[in-house]
Amino acid sequence: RVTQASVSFTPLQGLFGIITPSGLHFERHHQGWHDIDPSGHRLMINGLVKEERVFTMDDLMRLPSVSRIHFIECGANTGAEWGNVALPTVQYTHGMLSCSEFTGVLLSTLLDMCGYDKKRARFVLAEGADGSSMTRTISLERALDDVMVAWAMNGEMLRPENGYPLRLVVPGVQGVSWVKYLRRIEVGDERYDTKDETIHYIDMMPNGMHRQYTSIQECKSVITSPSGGQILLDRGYYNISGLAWSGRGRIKRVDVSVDGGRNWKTARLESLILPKALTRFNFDWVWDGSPTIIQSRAIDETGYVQPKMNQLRAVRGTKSIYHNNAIQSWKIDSNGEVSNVQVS
Ligand SMILES: Nc1nc2c(c(=O)[nH]1)N[C@H]1C(S)=C(S)[C@@H](COP(=O)(O)O)O[C@H]1N2
Ligand SMILES: [Mo]
Repeated sequence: RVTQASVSFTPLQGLFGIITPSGLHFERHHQGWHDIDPSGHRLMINGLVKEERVFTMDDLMRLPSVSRIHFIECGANTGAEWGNVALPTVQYTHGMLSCSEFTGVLLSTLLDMCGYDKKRARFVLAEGADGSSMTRTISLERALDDVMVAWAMNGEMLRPENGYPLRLVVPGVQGVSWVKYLRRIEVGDERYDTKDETIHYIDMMPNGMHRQYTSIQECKSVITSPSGGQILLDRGYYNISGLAWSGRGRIKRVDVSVDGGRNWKTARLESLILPKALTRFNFDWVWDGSPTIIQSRAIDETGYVQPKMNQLRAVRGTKSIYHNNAIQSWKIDSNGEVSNVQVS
């Protein structure tokens, strides 16, 4: 049992397609990871329900299951860009991001079995069994939509670092709500305002007020190759490749610029285009050897366009840490070196 807080990042620059191999999934632990004996693990559902229940793993795994592909992104992903820290590689700028096939039971199935109070219930609280007892409020509307209580990831049982034996999957919502080592769901009629959710993953706005309960991860994309720290060995053809995703649904289009944002052309979407999942894009490029800046810009099915950094700052100010979905710029030097820059 390791109890320190820690973080590790997915090496996006070395991956292909949309599925993150489980061993390369990023990890974020507020209080270490835990090795839980599944035979002793329980999930309790209590609060505004007709019948409070305690489920064993065997109870849960008998229920109708679903398997769905979704991305998970920490709300702090790309946070250093607010301060123009220019972390050197896409692993560190964007690597608190992974995408997997999750298998489990829909939370709506469990809430129905317990007979949640249809008149009064408005929120649920999810609680983990780790040292931080990670807790998060989720609206009932979302809980009844596509939220899953998952025991498997990419065809195998969850790994301990990803919440074995149970984690909440909250598609489109920031990683912190995906409570690992899930042990309790309480149904209530108001937000719980627990310590974790009132002081972490909140956004300082230009008027000096904190915005709380920012949950959706807005439409975003990044070029993973070529990306910071890599070197173009010669002029000539390159396949520019990257990832796009939106917490609000499917990716509609990705544009790429190879001249610092003056001109944009549509990229090819190569993978399955699934809601709230990573989408792979590719773009043909012939590098003539001159210095330039490459960027990608995603648009989701709601019509929302990924903003430039200065557009995001205009709305959000300069004091944020979380929820940065701005366009990422990679500078190509004449010697082929790729580095992280910000352009307005
Ligand atoms: N119980 C518990 N759940 C947790 C956390 C935690 O520390 N404890 N970290 C959260 C955060 S901040 C994120 S970004 C995701 C990370 O999930 P992963 O480690 O599987 O990538 O889990 C969330 N769920
Ligand atoms: Mo996170």
